Amino acid sequence: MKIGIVCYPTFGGSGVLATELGKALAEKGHMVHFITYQQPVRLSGFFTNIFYHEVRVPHYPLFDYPPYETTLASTMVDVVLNNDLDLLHVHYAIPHASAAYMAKQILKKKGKDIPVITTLHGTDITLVGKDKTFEPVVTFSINESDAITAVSNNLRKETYHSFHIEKEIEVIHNFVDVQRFDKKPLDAFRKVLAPNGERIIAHASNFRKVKRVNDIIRIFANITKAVPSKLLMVGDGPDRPGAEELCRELGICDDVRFLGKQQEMEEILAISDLFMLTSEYESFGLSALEAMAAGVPVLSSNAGGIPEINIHGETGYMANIGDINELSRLGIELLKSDEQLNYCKQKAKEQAAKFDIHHIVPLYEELYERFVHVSAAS
Ligand code: GMT
Repeated sequence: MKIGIVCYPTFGGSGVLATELGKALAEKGHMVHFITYQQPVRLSGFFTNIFYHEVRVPHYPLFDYPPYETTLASTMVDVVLNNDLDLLHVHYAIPHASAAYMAKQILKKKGKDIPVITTLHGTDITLVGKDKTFEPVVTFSINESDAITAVSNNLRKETYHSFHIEKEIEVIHNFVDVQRFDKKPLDAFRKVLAPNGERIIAHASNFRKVKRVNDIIRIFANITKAVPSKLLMVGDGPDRPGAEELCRELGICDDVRFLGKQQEMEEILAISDLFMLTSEYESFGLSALEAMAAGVPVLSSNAGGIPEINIHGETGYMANIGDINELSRLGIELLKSDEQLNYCKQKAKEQAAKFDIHHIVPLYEELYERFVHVSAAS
C-alpha cells in the first residue's frame, strides 16, 4: 500500500508512535510518505521506501498567524496525487483531521477518493480539543474521517463523553519495539551517574503542567532519604525551571540531573531501576511502556489509560493523582527489596511484550485493508 502519515515531528508520544508505525510499515514493504513540517525526530537514516514531504508555510507580512493548516492540506493534495497514495493516516486530531478533511474534498473534485484514518492520541481530545475554540472543528473532522482509532479504552470513553461522535471509535493500543529496548546496561555510564551504587530513577516527558513534574521531584526527595538514589529527568518544557527551583529548595540538586531531550532513551532506561510518571492525565503513557520494555518497573498515578498498561503490584505501583505520600511509600518499598524489584522488572518486560510492535502493526494493516482493496505491499 502507499500510505501517507501526517503527524507532529517532535518528541511527543503521538509523533513517536506515528514515526515508529511508518518505519514498521515500510519494513513490511509498504511505501510510506510522512507529511509534516520537520523531519520526525525518530526518523533518521535512509530507508528505500520512506519519503518525507516538508510542509512549508510561506512568510507574508500579513500573516500574524501563518496558515499551517491550509498549507498542510495543499501538501496532502499534492503528495496524494503525485504519489498515487491509497490512504491518509493522520495522528492527533488538531489540525491534522480537519486538514485531511479539506484535502479529501479537494481530491474528490479531482476524481480521487482518498480514505482518511484519524488516530486520537490524548490531549487532542482531553485538554485542547474539547476547548470551545476547537470543539466544533474537532467534532466535525473526527466524524468525517473514514475510520477513527484511539490509543486506549480510556481515550475512547473520554472522546464519546466530550464530543458528539456518530461513528465507531476502534481501540488500537500503542506499541513498543521490545527488541530496541532490550539493551545491556553500560556499567561505565551507571558508575558515573550513581558512583556509590545508588538506585537510578528516571522520568521522561515534555514537562507540561499535565505531567505534574513537581510531584516527581517531591516523591524522589522522600525516596532518596530512605533509599539513596539518583533521578534522571529527560525532556524539556515549560515546567522545567520550576522543577529545577524545587530541587534547589529541597537541597537535592546533587542527586537530580536534567538531561534535556534525548534520542537514546533505551540507554538511559537500561541503567534505570524505576520509571516515574505522575501525570494528571495520560491517554496511554507511551514513555511508561518503553520503560517496561527495558525491564524498568513503573511508579505512576492511576490517571486515564495508565492502568491499561501498569499493573499495580506486578509491573510497578500506582496511586491516586497527587498522592505524594503514597507514591513515596510505594517507591521506597519497591526499591528497598531486590526481590520485589526483580519480580516487577520481569513482569514489566512480560507486560511490554503484549504491546510489541509485531502484534499491533498488523491491526493497523487490517484496518487499512478495509478501505484499500489491493494486495499487500502494492
Ligand atoms: O504526553 C504528551 O503531552 C504528548 C502527547 C502527544 O500527543 O504527543 O502524548 C499523548 O499521546 C501519547 C501517544 O499516543 C500517549 O502515550 C500519551 O499518554 C498522550 N498524552 C496525554 O494524554 C497527556
